[in-house]
Amino acid sequence: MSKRKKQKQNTEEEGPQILGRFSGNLKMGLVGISSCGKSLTYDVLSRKQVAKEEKQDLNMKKKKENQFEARCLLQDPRHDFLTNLYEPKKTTPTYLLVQDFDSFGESSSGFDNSMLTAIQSVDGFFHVVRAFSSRTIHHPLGSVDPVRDMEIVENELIQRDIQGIIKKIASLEKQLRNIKDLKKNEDLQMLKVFKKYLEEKNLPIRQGKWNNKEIFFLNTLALFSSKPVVYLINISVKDFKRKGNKHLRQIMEWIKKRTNEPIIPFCPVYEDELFYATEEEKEKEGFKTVIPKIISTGFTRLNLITYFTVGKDEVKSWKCRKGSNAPQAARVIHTSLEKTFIAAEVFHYNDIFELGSEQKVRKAGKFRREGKKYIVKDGDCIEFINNKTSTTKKKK
Ligand SMILES: Nc1nc2c(ncn2[C@@H]2O[C@H](COP(=O)(O)OP(=O)(O)OP(=O)(O)O)[C@@H](O)[C@H]2O)c(=O)[nH]1
Ligand SMILES: [Mg+2]
Repeated sequence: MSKRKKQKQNTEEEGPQILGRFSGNLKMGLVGISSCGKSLTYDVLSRKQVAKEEKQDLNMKKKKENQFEARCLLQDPRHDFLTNLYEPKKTTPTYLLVQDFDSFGESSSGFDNSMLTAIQSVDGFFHVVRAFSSRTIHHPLGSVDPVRDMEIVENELIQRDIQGIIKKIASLEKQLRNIKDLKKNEDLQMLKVFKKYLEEKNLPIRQGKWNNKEIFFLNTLALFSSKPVVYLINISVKDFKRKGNKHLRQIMEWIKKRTNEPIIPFCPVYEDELFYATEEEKEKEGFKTVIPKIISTGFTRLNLITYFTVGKDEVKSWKCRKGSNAPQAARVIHTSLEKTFIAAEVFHYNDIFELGSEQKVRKAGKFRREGKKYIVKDGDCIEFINNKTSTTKKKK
């Protein structure tokens, strides 16, 4: 058996797999019908919540063609604890990448072909749902009806997936007329199963139960409806303050019937207004921002986890995909670290939190040396030991 085949088989045997790209660089994208508040949400998620001292590092908003990308600070009390403990010269939290897209067409769902091409590159969606009424902000369909709007967006994504699958089926059938190829035939059968599921159930593909082989294949297809969603319900300031909105029950019922995904009611207008308020004013208003919750929910939905590197020079949070082994996690720091990986020296955040110092963690025998197969856990504090000489050799 070839080495590649063997590697593939091994991964397929390694327990249940998860949908989505295997990368530390995963992104959430904002979707929703026109004028539902996507761009305002993008603003409050990125620009506004970045801690002043980290502004330079984290607030890297990029605009390329019709899309915007921002690094949104992930607030993590564990990072703050480690910073207080080590008192490093520098402290660097991690972030969630979020993209917003210019509206291109006049279609009510906000999707036309160029928009769909743009959102293909993201790994998950913040689906912004308009549940606020406004005399001044025109609703493209003339009335506020969040369930109808969610159906429009979701149906659009499911229909696009079906169209894409039909094209792939046609192309494979054409190829298989002349040749016999077991792998291609297997792919064709799987495509037919996915198509049937989408057409008959009218549910997103991520809601189905798929075996490892199907998940591997789905990950190469990157269907729109395979990407995880966090529903952000855009409610008015008044509703946010009184913690109620007349559409919420219906919205929740609709989502729960389909996917059981996270639902976060929020008010970007209020978040925007109160960003500039003093702590005293915020307290008087009884204002509690939900932005950190939105960011951390997006982070978790993308199956990202955090590990830390700690020391007197720097305490830094890193993100990697759940299920990463130690060399894959090291790659997030620098690509060369994956190849030159020798070992990982690891202890868990919980141990240093309980025991109070790295010295005590060592004494308690909680400081471990792990090898290539070690699967990194959320909250691990890691030092990677690498073979620097092998990189130098390679370069020569
Ligand atoms: N009254 C009110 N206005 C809102 C609310 N949320 C957003 N808006 C306003 O609605 C308008 C449209 O918001 P955007 O954030 O541009 O919406 P969008 O989804 O990015 O719109 P497109 O990109 O054109 O699809 C802006 O003027 C916002 O200030 C809200 O909760 N209440
Ligand atoms: Mg916009």
